[in-house]
Amino acid sequence: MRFIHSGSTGRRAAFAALATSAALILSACGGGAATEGSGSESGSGSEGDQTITFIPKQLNNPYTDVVLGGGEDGAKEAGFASSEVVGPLDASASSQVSFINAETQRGTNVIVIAANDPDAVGPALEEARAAGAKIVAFDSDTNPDYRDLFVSQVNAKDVALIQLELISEQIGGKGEIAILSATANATNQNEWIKFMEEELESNPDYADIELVAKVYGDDDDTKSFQEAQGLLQAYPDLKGIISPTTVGIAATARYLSTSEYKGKVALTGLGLPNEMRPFVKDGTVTEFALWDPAQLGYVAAFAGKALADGDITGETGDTFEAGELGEREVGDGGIVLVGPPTQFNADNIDDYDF
Ligand code: RAM
Repeated sequence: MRFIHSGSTGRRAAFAALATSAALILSACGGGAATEGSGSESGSGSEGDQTITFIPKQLNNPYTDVVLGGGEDGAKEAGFASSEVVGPLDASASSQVSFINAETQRGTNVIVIAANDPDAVGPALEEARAAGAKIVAFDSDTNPDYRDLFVSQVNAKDVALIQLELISEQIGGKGEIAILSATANATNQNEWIKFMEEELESNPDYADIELVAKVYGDDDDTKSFQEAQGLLQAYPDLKGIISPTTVGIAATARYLSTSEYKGKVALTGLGLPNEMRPFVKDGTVTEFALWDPAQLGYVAAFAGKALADGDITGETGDTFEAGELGEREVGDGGIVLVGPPTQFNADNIDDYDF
């Protein structure tokens, strides 16, 4: 399917446009995919005439919608002539390859991608680069060989540590826990899980916590709900679940909220305040974390412009202006941090609207 919407003003308007664009189905191209765009089309690369395309892990994910709202604002403010969003409806490893190839054909100047698999996208990204495109990874990194830089929400280890601190507090530092992740190949999820496992092994504060299972809801609401249900059946002594994905935590909360485990089995992880609000209010969830997703897309767009203009190459120490968010520096490994994360609970959740 092909979705198109016109340009937007302001981040909230962009988000609204993304949300309503599903109604504007203009033509069908099959393959379970969609594209959205704004502004004029352009294939040339002079500074005022550059194009940027965002390829998220999957469309149909409320988190992605917020990220892309920020991305479209950033693209406009940074001075791109047009911005597009294309991507698969599922987050499987190779689902993004055909979209990358299409952007190479079009001569898109900057591709911003959240990789469903660090290596499956590699050959296609190499071709895009050979044709002159700059590659910005965001949200979920590619293998570093295939991109110019990676815009990361928060340092990956810190994302892991926050979630462990939260679950430990919520289960009194003791008992069985499980992780309900997105897809088994997602770079960001796997890095966070690796740091959590290392910390559980090495930190004496967590000596009495046992990670008994890792399951994958594939960022699909129904599958995540079923995986949550399955965990409670398989592990009757389970004390807590960490879900480092907005889709997983919302589905798990929905399951717990009407089950006998509500208020007894703790749930934390990374969630959107707007999705989690009812579950915080009804006592299913005490506290969870996230950064501002719109900032991720916003910074990625400015990074793409600085690369396309030749102002930076993505080397450690490079700096660029990211509009209202100010100067950003490329750190070790070509990583630009956005942060900081916020913890949401009954006291502050009404202060946030994303
Ligand atoms: C999900 C996705 C995304 C992740 C967020 C927190 O929507 O898996 O990649 O960063 O949650």
